Amino acid sequence: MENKPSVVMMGLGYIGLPTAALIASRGLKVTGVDIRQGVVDTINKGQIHIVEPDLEGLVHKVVKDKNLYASTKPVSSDVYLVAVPTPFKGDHEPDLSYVMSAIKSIIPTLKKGALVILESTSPVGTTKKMEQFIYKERPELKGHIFLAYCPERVLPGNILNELKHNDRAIGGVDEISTKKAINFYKHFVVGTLHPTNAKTAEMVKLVENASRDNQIAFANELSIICDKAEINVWDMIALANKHPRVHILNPGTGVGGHCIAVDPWFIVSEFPKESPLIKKSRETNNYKTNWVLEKIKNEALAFKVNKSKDPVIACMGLAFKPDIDDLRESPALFVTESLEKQGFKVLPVEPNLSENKDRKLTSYNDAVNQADIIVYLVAHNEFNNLEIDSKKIVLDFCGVLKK
Ligand code: SAJ
Repeated sequence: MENKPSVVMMGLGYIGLPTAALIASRGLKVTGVDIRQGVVDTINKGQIHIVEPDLEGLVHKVVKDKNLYASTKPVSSDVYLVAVPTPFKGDHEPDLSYVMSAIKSIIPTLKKGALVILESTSPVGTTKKMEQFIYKERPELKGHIFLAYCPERVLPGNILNELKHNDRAIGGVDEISTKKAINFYKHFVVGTLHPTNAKTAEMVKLVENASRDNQIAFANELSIICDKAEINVWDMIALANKHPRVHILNPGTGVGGHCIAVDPWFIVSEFPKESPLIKKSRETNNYKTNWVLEKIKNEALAFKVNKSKDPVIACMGLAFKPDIDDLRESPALFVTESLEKQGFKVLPVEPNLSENKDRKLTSYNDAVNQADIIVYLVAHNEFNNLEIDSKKIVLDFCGVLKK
């Protein structure tokens, strides 16, 4: 392995900060760059601005040891990593403005021999575009710097562990770039580092999340079919999964978060004719959320007709998946908000949050006692085995009752 290179990490969010801290913990000097002054100040105090197990302790240590320093501006360095967001804009078109502005800001600091690695989820061909952009501004660097794409694939809630142990696909714009990038990741990854080209690595990332989206869509479609057929979908899936080659995932309120609900669109927007299945999966998972909302509203209206009063509805869970506090793109939050906006009496419950700026939260015990209709939207551990009056209406959209 080479001597320890200096590193710039562009973007100190959910991926950039843990990665920067892990690299710094291996004794490499890392400058973490973020455009948000508040984030930079927090990190330089040894604190963090996101929720992730074990991260605060690690950041505290590497900042104290002077291996991680945060700044709003990049410095000249041996290796540059880019881990900034790639949201979509308009009709599901990828928005590369964060990636391009990160590249723009490192261009003046690049010196011959530098290695630039893009980690942000990106449409196929982005690494090539990044290369062309750099050479347009600094033609004298042509043939003297190295560029690669290496997607992250870590699961929020287990990031530090997965960063270290997961295998990675690493694709350079040429073979020497791939080799240089692999040598760099050896400093902190113990998983296998698989060489490929940039285009393939870009597609691998998109396909991983599109694959999971597709599998969840299958489960969600089954849940709608089984509802109509009056079959318990959880029992049915459990039995189907006894087949040695069948592994059906869990239906739920829909697909949330900032990855699986976004990345498949990057394939669809670039290959619209070739991707009907990928598109349909996205639509199926989005439809499931609206289907859940309609089910709850119908139940509430039936209650009103039968009892001549408005029901109180407990919305159990707001996060985008079980046992986290992250509300980004959350289907459960969408359902709760829609009910609130449409004038239903709602008790929002989120045991992983102590407060929410937009609504007053209710504890799960109070909610199940006070509500007429209890709706499970997220299968948080806290909801297992709650004692609920058998006269109350319970709607389970995420399999809490099967546990
Ligand atoms: N979900 C279901 N049923 C399931 C599994 C998940 O409805 O059986 C829902 C969840 O409730 C959630 C959504 O899908 O709303 C996504 O959750 P997730 O746990 O599947 O994935 P994320 O978004 O937290 O992380 C994904 C991971 N990708 C894959 O598993 C292929 C992770 O490895 C990626 O690094 C991450 O996206 C990313 O950053 O791209």
